[in-house]
Amino acid sequence: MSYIDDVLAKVIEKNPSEPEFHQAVTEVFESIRPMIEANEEFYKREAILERLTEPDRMIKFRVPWVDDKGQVQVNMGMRVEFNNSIGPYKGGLRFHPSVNQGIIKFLGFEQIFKNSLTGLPIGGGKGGSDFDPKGKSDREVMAFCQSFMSELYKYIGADRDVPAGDIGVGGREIGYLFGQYKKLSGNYEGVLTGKGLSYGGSLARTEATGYGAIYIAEELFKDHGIDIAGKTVVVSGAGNVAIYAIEKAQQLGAKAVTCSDSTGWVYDPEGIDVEALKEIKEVNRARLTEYKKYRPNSEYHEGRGVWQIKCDLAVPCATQNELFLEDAKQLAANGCLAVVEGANMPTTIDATKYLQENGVYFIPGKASNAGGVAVSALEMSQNSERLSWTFEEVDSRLQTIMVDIYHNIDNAAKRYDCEGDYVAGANLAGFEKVLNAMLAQGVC
Ligand code: NDP
Ligand code: 2IT
Repeated sequence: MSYIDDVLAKVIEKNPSEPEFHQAVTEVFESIRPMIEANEEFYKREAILERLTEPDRMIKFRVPWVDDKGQVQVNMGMRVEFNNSIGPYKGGLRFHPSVNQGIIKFLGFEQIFKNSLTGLPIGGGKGGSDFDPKGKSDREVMAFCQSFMSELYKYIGADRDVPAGDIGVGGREIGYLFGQYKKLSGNYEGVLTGKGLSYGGSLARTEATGYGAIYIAEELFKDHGIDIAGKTVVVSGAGNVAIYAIEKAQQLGAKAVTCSDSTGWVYDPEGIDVEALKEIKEVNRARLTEYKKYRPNSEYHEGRGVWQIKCDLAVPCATQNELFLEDAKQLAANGCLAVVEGANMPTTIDATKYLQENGVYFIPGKASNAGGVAVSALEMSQNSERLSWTFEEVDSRLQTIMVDIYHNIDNAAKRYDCEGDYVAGANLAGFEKVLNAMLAQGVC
């Protein structure tokens, strides 16, 4: 058995019941196979793949808190500090009832390569809880966040590990987490990103992931002689990433016609009303059923279904494994030109392969959603120099970073004789930098 297949088999055996982690490792290993096999004995002796797939550490803890009725509730909290070869651990916190160790490990593993692709000095980490913020009062969310941070604060720091938001963690949660960190540590430091603007947050961080996904889509199209203006865009999700992907697509003259949440989806043939969506989701924290009140001519459907709508560009922005082989077939049959992932690993491996083999350009999340963590790193820079940059400055750096990521992954694919395979390009380019840093720093 080759070294790479041997390690993959061991990863699956040693980490049972973690299918998302297996999926992420399998995809990366397939991509870096030519590089590893060209110098197999060396990498094997260095145990590079074992060191890459075993996190530096995993912290798991109990999160007890008291709900509004006086009942004590208990959730699980965790942080995976995966790899800090190129910088302090950096990655979001996810609060969602589906969170488990395999999901946090897949996200932390992906984050290593994504953060490398940004070109900024950040390592890979991720954390979260099975706590569900939905339907909780602000006081309950605060109680949970304070208890979560009472344990997490021991392991994080501005130069050590810098968490941020992800599903279920936005500005409100980051504020409560920051307050508790400050209280316990006594330090006012850039220990979290996605902070409010009055206490160290960066302009354009809220918009960064969605905007970044559309900036890279624009560059992909430009490189292939296509103008994004006038194109129809189908988006899933209705959270932070989806909202700002829709907003940027509309600003560039494209028409985003769908969004979705965990109960249903909206089709608005005239283009999604972003201000209505923000009011429903960011202000009222309500369901998408409300959308029809703002736009009577739109359609609301229960369940899932956005990928059946004819489009030029599809941007999945909800969660992992939400775009399946059947959806890929439908998109390709409808003439979709590109799938650009806003979420982390939203497309299954067989769906990805189908799209690539059927002429649909495909950019993986670790490249296309890297705008969020990139601006988080810019927030860290601003915190370090105790200054804040203008929206235009941050946005312009974000655009440059996304354009650079596109050309970096495109060039890596060309160097390894798989031109147009942006999955391979992203994994190879992301891995190369981490590998160099790991080798330079010795066995540690
Ligand atoms: P939000 O919590 O703001 O929004 C998530 C959206 O996806 C909601 O509309 C949610 O619906 C919907 N959704 C549908 N099905 C599911 C499901 N099974 N599990 C969770 N959500 C579901 O999260 P974000 O927009 O921040 O994150 C979306 C994706 O983008 C995730 O994959 C995340 O890892 C990734 N990402 C986020 C970044 C960021 O900066 N925020 C950066 C890079 C990637 P409902 O409200 O009904 O649950
Ligand atoms: O998946 C991701 O890149 C994020 N949730 C953002 C991480 C960050 O540190 O901003």
